[in-house]
Amino acid sequence: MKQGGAALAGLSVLRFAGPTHAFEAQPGAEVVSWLDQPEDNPVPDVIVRQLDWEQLDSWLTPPDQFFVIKHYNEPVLNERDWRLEISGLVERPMTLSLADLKDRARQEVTFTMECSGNTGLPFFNGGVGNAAWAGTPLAPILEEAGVLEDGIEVVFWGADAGEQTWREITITEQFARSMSLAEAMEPDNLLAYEMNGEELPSLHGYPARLIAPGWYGVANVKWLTHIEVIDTRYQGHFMARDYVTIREEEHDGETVWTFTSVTRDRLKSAPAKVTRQDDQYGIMGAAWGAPIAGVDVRIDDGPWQPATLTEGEGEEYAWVFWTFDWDTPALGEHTVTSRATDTDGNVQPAPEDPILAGKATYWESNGHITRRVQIQ
Ligand SMILES: Nc1nc2c(c(=O)[nH]1)N[C@H]1C(S)=C(S)[C@@H](COP(=O)(O)O)O[C@H]1N2
Ligand SMILES: [Mo]
Repeated sequence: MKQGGAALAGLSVLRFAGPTHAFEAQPGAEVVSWLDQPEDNPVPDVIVRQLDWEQLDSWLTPPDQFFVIKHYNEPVLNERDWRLEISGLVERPMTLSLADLKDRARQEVTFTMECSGNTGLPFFNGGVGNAAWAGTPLAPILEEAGVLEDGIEVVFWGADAGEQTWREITITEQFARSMSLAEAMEPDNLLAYEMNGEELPSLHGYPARLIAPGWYGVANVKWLTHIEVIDTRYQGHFMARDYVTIREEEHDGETVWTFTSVTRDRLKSAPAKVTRQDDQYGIMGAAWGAPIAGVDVRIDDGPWQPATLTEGEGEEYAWVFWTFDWDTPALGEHTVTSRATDTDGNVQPAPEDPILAGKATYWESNGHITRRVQIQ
């Protein structure tokens, strides 16, 4: 499942050597804006920043263009006072400083993170970005701490907190997410302190965050303060109430409602922008959520046609960039849709697919994305 670690680590090092600009417009090429622009963001304190698809020109997203989701406050943490506690059902609890994390083995991963709410709401289509994350692997720390026999679940606590109300009860709850012990022990999970070779910016979780490659954004807890091993499943707000997908399914001929906590990424792609140079049009986009084998593009109600993968092929956790040569389209309004296929042959579902059509909540909206553009 997690093969080719050394080769991938080598690739990451190369990526660090300098940002790439696969989408940099040719001299004279201009972006043709989409007709369908996202609505005004009514929750700027939560969706603090979004990727601007029409500006996308680098495979690694610069931190100041990387989307930011913050459910509570932005904690102000400093290296002197900050500590990470490893506690709960462990033989040897640990207290780690940032220097302790940096003294441990360094590991890097290039991982495209997406908020599971992305493209599920009319004002949210830029909740995805790709960064080279660096830190120290989590598994050896849990091994050193010695998880006790009863420890089955690992809870990651952030320094931020906010009010949550359930029936008549209002409490102040820390941001937290959990994983099973086996999931937490996966060798690619990092306690990350760097993003694209720079210190982790405050909005992205300084001094350290969990990076769980292959998991939706919500699992990647920022501003970590505690990692706690417990003996039961953890049912905090962001596990059991928010970030829960509610879906109507057929089980043995019966219609049932299922409730599942958001966990791992789903296969997805999006057209990023249309460019024009003289009368030659091109479409560029990205695909992520699984190792990508190919991307197809559909114009209006036409056939699916293969796009060309330009960057990121062979990466396990990072997006691929693709281009499609549109030549000289007819004047007027057109739609552009993309569809990704992963290396296991899974195809990104259409919005009408029962797995999406039966969904009542907006999380995990990974259906084909259709954009509208006017050619004039
Ligand atoms: N402590 C903490 N961690 C958090 C969050 C948060 O609000 N608090 N938001 C989560 C969500 S929902 C997402 S999508 C990602 C976004 O990471 P980013 O802001 O670095 O892009 O962080 C996750 N980690
Ligand atoms: Mo999110």
